[in-house]
Amino acid sequence: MGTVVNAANKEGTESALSIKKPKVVFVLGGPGSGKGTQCANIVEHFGYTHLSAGDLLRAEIKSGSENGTMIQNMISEGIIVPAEVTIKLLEKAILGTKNDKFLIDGFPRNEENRAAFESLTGIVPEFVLFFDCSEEEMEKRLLSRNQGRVDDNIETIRKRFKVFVESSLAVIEYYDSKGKVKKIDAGKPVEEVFEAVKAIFTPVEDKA
Ligand code: UP5
Ligand code: MG
Repeated sequence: MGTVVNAANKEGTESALSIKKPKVVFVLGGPGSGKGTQCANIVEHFGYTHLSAGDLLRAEIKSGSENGTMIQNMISEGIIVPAEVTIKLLEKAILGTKNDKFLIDGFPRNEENRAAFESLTGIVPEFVLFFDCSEEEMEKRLLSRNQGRVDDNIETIRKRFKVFVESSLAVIEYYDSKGKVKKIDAGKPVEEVFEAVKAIFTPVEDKA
């Protein structure tokens, strides 16, 4: 019986998303590359809704959900949470928002995430914004962030870098092979990075 209920729910969500047909941009880059910072700027200037997969997972921990402890343990170790958990949260956020333009920040983080998202939602990203930054610079930023994140300690930061190189870069390479990656030098000051971001989001006819 449980299976039937799940199937019905899943179908309901799928059809709702295919009716909505949201426009999605994936915002990817290593830990501390500035994804959240630049998404806030894009929202302000270009009318997107920002969905940080990491923020959604952290909110899920706080809400006391049954998955909370598992998510907390995985984030503390810098491990990638199973695709179905993250995708459910993203779907709920997309369907609960009137806007139809979304920045999905920090997801997909591996091939499993990417393939599951495309097949479950039918959404293909318009493009992928890739913030390219050295580990030295990212480490410096994360160690001075001071927002109380359980994963902002040197031991977990090194694990996050390893997971990024071993699992997440493959996603960027996949979209690069489809000609969808727009790469930004993210090692520069915030304002300079945003200048490069702006050039990507500004419609061609406005770039006089
Ligand atoms: N800063 C930003 N830009 C700067 C600049 N140009 N110059 C100088 N300083 C700059 O920035 C980080 C810090 O640097 C801030 O203090 C900022 O002021 C400064 P931020 O914009 O927060 O960088 P961001 O790339 O968003 O870094 P974040 O730490 O959020 O990236 P992660 O990818 O590590 O974190 P996320 O929240 O996406 O994921 C955390 C964990 O959740 C993962 O490790 C994983 O365990 C789990 N997760 C999943 O399992 N699945 C998912 O789909 C998503 C997350
Ligand atoms: Mg972030």
